[in-house]
Amino acid sequence: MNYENPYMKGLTYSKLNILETLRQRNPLVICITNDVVRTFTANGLLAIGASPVMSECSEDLKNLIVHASALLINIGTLTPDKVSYYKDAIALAKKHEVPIVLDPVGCHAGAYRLSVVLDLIHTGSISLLRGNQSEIKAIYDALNPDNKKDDSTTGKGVDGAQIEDSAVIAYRLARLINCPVVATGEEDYVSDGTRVFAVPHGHSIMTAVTGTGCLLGAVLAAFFSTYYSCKNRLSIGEFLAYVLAYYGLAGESAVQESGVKPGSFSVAFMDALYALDDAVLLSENHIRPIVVPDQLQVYFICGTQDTMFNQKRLREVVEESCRGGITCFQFREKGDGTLEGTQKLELAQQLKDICAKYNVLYIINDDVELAVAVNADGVHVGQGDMRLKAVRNLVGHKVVGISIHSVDELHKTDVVYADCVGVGPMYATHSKPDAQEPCGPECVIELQAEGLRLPCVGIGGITLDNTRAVLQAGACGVAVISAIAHAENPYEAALQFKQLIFNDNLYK
Ligand code: TZP
Ligand code: MG
Repeated sequence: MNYENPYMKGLTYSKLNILETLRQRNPLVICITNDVVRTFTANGLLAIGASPVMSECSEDLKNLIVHASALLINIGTLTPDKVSYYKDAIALAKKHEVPIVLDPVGCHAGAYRLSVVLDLIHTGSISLLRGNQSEIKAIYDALNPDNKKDDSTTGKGVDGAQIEDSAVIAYRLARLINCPVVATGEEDYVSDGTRVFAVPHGHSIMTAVTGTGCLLGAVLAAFFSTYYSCKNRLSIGEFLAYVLAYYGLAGESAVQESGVKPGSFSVAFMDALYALDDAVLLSENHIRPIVVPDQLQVYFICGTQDTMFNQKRLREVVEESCRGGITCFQFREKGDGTLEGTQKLELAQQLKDICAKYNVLYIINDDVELAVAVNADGVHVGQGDMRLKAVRNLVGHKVVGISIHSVDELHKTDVVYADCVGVGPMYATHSKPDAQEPCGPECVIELQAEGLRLPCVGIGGITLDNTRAVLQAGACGVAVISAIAHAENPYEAALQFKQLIFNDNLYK
């Protein structure tokens, strides 16, 4: 791909080297793990280029923790006396700023295990939770107070039904416990509470070899400790998706070598973890960005043209709306007198930092290079902007949104390259001088009847009063400018949208 990013001023990014970085750093991972998988875990960590050390008591851990890059707690062979050790270990790791990965083995199968896991999560010190999809669901069910009345985790309507439950659960749980969640299964899902990714790698034979799940927890711990080296390029969610892809691709490559035979596979898998390189990881991963309906529920759009060209006011409005509970923000700097170049870049970076603080998905309107330069979560384009395929090529796994106004436009749109859709204007709007005629909420119904399966937001002239109609037509949420930007109190305005959509049983 050969293109010049005007925001980079001649600087170019070097290729991602996630595996190489880990091998150079050789992080020490302290494993408090179960009796079944210790050897496999130690060998697996050595194969990826990390250093394992198993530790079984607090006295020992006190000495080791000062050298550690990460701590794994795997509760696989749980006994009552181990619980206080886990807690001591968590306190020690926290004191030394060592990230902690929790593997809640079997917590869906027994109340005691689940209670221990919840106890450990309640310390507020877990840096990453990795479980299979049943374990993650059990934790989510136990923690989600609304869950009893909410059987469908995917929410309402056709959009929700397209999304794997486990992706939605990973997103919700990550927000609930304030740390990334990995839910493994035939397809793996990871969410950092802002982004969501699906990772469709691995092979079913992996489930026939004990320890492959547990080793993944240790591998994630090792990589987690090296995230800072690519944090300007990747969100933690995307970074972890790469780690999952690496692990799954190693599984696939091992099966090529061993055939579908558990014993031989186990050996071939160690070799594949050792041999796989960044070039293969980058070219062969099928990581898919996912947009879950929750992310689009309260979608605020704003630029300096909406705050009387006052940048400070824009930052305040964005922060207030984030506090109020928006789930997504789009920086849309459009029209006469709006910022360009370095000024736009700086403001975009500031707004990104605000959104990141509140786990709000951060989208850039119609400026792919800017989205790449500030490492936004995504980009939104209209029908007249850059073609979706070109956008996708430039932004990789970022969220790609597209505006669609009619069934006719849907037919002209390469929806396979998009992740979500803005449908509108629903109603008359003053915020977009060149807006088309309002198409009304019926347009969402028509687009979905025509086969549109991507999650949608209704946009244009949205108010608290017409939000319900837009959601009932099948949109996941509403996108607004003036209803929040011009509100006397943007915090209150955002909160009201949030309460209407979250608490008014519209999603139940
Ligand atoms: N695209 C279609 S309508 C619109 C955009 C950007 C403007 C929405 O603004 P408002 O103030 O919520 O009507
Ligand atoms: Mg546009």
